[in-house]
Order: sequence, then structure tokens, then C-alpha cells
Amino acid sequence: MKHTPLLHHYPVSPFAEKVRRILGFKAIEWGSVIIPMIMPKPDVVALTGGHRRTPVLQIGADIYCDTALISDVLEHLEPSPTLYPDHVKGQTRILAQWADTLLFPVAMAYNFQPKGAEHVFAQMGAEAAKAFGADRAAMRGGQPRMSPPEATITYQSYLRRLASMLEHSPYLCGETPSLADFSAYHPIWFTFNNVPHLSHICDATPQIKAWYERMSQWGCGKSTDVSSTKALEISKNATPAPLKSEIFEDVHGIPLGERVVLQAESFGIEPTEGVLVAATKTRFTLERTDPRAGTVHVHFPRVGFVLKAAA
Ligand SMILES: N[C@@H](CCC(=O)N[C@@H](CS)C(=O)NCC(=O)O)C(=O)O
Repeated sequence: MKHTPLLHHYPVSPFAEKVRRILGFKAIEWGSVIIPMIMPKPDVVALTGGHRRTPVLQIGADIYCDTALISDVLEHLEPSPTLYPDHVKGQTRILAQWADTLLFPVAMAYNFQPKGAEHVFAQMGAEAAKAFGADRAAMRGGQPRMSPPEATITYQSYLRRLASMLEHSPYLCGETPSLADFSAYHPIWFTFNNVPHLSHICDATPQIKAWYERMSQWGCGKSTDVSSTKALEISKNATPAPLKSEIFEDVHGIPLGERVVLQAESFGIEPTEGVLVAATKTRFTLERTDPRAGTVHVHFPRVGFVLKAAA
């Protein structure tokens, strides 16, 4: 049975916006499951087993964590238009990783400077804003965000670097969009969309503004609202897709069939425990059973995640 991809997300999440835009670019119809912005997230955790970062993609009883992996899954689902043009395959992944790990936190430190945070939090209410601040501080392990002056100067430099790439082509890796564009888009989208009074930071780089307009043209595709209760029902009634478990790339000395724990290297390290059922060159798959979600396969990329045998 063919399942509609369900995106578990919330509107202001930049990483969710990356995936929403990819869904629009590829014209994939999707189900929209709105989830809480902070813990607790009981319905998300019923599916993932612990991982709490946003977004998560569900296809039947297959749960995909992290937008690097979700992008690959969507490419497989709908290969055209591609996110990975042949001649820039490596380049686009490297640039996407830079944007997700370096541009993103710098942009968010700029976006959440007091003038930005006030604006975002005004729409939330005082209690929710306090809870949000505490949740994200805990996710950062108590590390402060970059200071507003450092964030401003660094964001400006990063925007100039991107702008200089856009002097020679309409998209970061050439004539057509690629994954790098979607990864660079989402932090800048937050600036334009959620703190527009701070978007003057892009005034010095008109190439970024023109590219942002080009990137906005696909929208977010066609979606239908799905409740998280329905999403759990869908996974419970589905069977995980067959695995390529014969392609076993072992570097941990942990055989398939062992109980393991997987967690992100940083920022949101809530672990997922399950049975290791696949470890290919690029992804891990854990099988777990939950009273509400049924038996699911939870998939993670290998890059950025840590695998250990369960205690
Ligand atoms: N590397 C992750 C990063 C995801 C991420 O940091 N997402 C933010 C939201 S934009 C998050 O999880 N925030 C906490 C939460 O939603 O619980 C990915 O690509 O999916």
C-alpha cells in the first residue's frame, strides 16, 4: 500500500521549512501533522522512541529523523526535479551541511537578539515564551547563544559568501536548485518571515534577496491536515518497508539484531533505543514496538549520530 508522506512539524521551525520547500519543489502531496514546539511530545516520541527534533517524516510505519536523511528519502520518492544534480553531488551535500550546522545557529542567534525574540515571543504569550527559552537552553546543554554583535558580523560575512556564489549562477551550485539552496534558505527564511524588522541585514547583498525570491516560487506543495492520533493509527496499521539489511557496514562491532541506543551528537540528544536492523553506509535503522505506534522502523543518518550497544 502506498502511504502519503506525513511531515511532523510546526509552522515556525526553519528545518521544517527546508523540508516543506523541498516538498513544494518536487510537487509531492503530503500530510501535515502539527506537533508541539517543546517537550513533552508524547505522540512524536511514540513514533521515534526518544528523538525529539523537528521535523520527522513518517511513511506508514517508517519514521525518518533528520532533514539530511529526509531529503534523501524525498529524492528517492520523487527523483525529478533532483536535489543532487550529477556534476555537483558532493559539493551540494557539503554546502548543505555547512548551512545546517554553521549558518543556521549564527542566523538564529541574530534572529533571537532581544529585538527579534521580543517579536517572536509576543506572538506566543509570556508563559509559552519562558517555557520555550528554558527548553532550548536545555537542548544547548546550557551553552549561551552567540552574542548579538558576533552573530550580526558573522551572519553578514556568511551572507556575503553566499552572495558571491550567486554572482555567477542563479542557484548556489549552478543553473538549477540543489539541496544546498534549501539548506541555506531556511535560516534566511526565518529572518524574512519571522523577524522582518531585522531583515535589513540582507540589504547589502541584493543577490541574496533575488535568490530568496527565486527560491520562494515553489511554495510548500499541497498538504492535508492529519492529527497526530491519526498518524499513530496509520503507523499501527502499516508494516515497515522491506530493508536492504544485507548491506551491513559495521564499524562498531555491533551485529544486527542487537539492542542499541542512537542519539544525535549534539542539540537534542534524547536517545532512541531499539533493535539494530540495518546499518548501511549512510543510515541506521532501529526496530521498536510501541503500544500506540505498533512496530516501526526508525531511520537515522549515520553522519551526526552516535550508536552504542544498549546497557
Ligand atoms: N540536524 C537536524 C536539526 C533539526 C533541528 O535542530 N530542528 C529544530 C527546529 S528548527 C528543533 O528540533 N528544535 C527543537 C524541537 O523542535 O523540539 C535536522 O536536519 O533535522
